[in-house]
Amino acid sequence: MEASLTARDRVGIQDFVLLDPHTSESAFLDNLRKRFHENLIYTYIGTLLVSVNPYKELDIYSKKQMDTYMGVNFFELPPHIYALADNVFRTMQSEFNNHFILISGESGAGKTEASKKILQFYAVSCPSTKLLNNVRDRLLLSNPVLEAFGNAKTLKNDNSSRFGKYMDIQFDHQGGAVGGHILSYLLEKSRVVHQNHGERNFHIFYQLVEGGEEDLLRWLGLERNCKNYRYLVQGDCAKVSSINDKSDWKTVRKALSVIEFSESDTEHLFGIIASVLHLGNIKFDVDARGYATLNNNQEICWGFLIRLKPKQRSPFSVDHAVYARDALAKAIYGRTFNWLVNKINESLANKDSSRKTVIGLLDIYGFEVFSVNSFEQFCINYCNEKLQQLFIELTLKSEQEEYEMEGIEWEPVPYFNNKIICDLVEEKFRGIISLLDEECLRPGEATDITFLEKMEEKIGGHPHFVTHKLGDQKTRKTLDRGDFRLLHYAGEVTYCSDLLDYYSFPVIFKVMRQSKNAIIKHCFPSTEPDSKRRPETVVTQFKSSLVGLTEILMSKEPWYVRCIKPNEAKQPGHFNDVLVRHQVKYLGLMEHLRVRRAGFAYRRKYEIFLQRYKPLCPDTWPNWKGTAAEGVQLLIKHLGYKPDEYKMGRTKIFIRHPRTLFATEDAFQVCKHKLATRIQAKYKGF
Ligand code: AOV
Ligand code: MG
Repeated sequence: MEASLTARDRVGIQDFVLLDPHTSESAFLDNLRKRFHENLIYTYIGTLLVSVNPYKELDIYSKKQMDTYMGVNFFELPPHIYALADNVFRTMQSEFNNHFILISGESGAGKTEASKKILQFYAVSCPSTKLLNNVRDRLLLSNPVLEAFGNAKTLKNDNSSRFGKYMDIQFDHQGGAVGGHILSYLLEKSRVVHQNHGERNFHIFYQLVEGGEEDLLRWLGLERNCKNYRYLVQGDCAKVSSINDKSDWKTVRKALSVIEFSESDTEHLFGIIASVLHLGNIKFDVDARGYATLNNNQEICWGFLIRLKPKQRSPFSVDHAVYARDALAKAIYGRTFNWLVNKINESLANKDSSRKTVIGLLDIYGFEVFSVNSFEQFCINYCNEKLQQLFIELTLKSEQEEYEMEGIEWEPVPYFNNKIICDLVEEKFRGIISLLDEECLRPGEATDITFLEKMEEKIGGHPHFVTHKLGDQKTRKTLDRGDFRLLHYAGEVTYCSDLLDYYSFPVIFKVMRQSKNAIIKHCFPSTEPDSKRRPETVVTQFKSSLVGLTEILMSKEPWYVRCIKPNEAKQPGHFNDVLVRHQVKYLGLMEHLRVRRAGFAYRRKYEIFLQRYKPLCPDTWPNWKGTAAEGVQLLIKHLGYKPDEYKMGRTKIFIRHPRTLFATEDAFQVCKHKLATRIQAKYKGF
């Protein structure tokens, strides 16, 4: 007894639901900390998985570990991301329905790593044939490619996702992974032309310059020195100790060939990367009338991928010309990224049209706060608000509403609903996005300040919105006139109000159509809506894409991984109490625990429950004439359910602990086997 007590003291409890019923936030934190120091980074709250980033390699992801978790009941082994993955997979198989795994947490908390672990588990655990292995390899190798083009070093994370990613893995009847599909969300394009101190551009640029073969670099007109390229040195940290650009280049090269990029696709792709670097080096001179001119034709030939007449003159001032150059670089890179995602999707597409079930993996950019936050952070943090809202809807809100609807006695658990912040951002006519759109319709007149004033007028009184002029004394203290602050669910963020984005340069886009590069040609089609018809603003497009995402997710059964970042220094072994407590709070983990503990792990419609388990009771087998609820009542009496193990709702039975259902399921399997044997024996004589 004593020995087991000490062990438990040391490693903590693996499911928070089993902690003392009056668990305080401190006890919750103690348990997480204890486990973290024992390298036990995973803990459950029922079926939700909490994961704390260890910031070091742990020996828990081997093939042997995968085998251990395959096909084993969820609570029988220590918590693991593999247990969750396996449980989702088996539920999908037995119920033949669609699922998704929502992986959330702030920047650097371990979302992308978690999503990779899940994918690897499926790659190993699914049935394999030559054809399936092919799909498996492509699914796995799409990752390094997308990370090369869509991830970058930020101050928060050396491999930070700068785009949102939702990936469907499609399974056939036998559970074989037969295909996949990726949706990407708003890439942080501004990084192509500007990086804050201590940050880098997207990995691929450095990989090409550092790892690119001699011939290739010569062909692209590049030198093997990142310092020579303006777009690579603004953060002043081209080299990062945790990143090996050379070997990553090799991985990407290999991956591209596995996902069937042709030689010419790859050439064109790297041609574009190089052209962006050249574009960044274009310098403008001023002519006598103050207009920008280009004297050195070299860079522009490389940069535009076309030949221009010597001595190009622009109708722009130098500032304008620089702005246009950067806008073009961003457009080229952004569109190429979308092309890349489409290309990968072609390679992952399943040609067979038979019905499939899917498991979706959602890995987006986490909530982030920097010293300067602009348009991109606004979108990223808004996206995180939306996902938090989804989590609340699906767990805290709908769970409690269901108990109420089913007439189950219930002590409501209060929680903070961030809908108020989502509304502040996205409400029609008076949300920040609407106001931003309106301002974008007034190019030439609208400025950062008019936008700010408009917000002050329309949403000035909102409790989560603060400016230099408005809001309570304490929170508005350090604000500049041009900034506004949002009190997000995960913390305060100050945004500079230069979110307006209304310049477009159709002339340059027209030039792009003359390019010999097939990808560029494809990305700048001649049918593009020109400036006569106003295209949707970027932020409105983003908002619609998130609505689409929510719909996709709502149609599937949810599972959750909540990732926690233990310290800001990216160090192993450091557990910063203040930081972790803050995350536990805003992720709503305590509330989730309260609802889970007071609630019921499983619920089934009476009809479904009875249909499956009726062979277990002579009164209900083979035919039950009464109502389903009465049948279930008889059935569970026969099975010996104790009164506190279940509750009868209006249409469903609610079962408190998974173990109760597991025991019933085990009994059912035995009974099924017996029945089958009996039937076999009976018909043997024929
Ligand atoms: P994120 O996806 O949540 O941030 P990552 O998954 O990229 O964070 O994790 C950041 C870094 O933490 C990784 O590069 C690893 O070094 C380390 N790490 C995370 N999880 C593990 C693990 N299970 N084992 C070992 N190391 C780990 V962001 O994309 O920035 O929102 O935007
Ligand atoms: Mg990530």
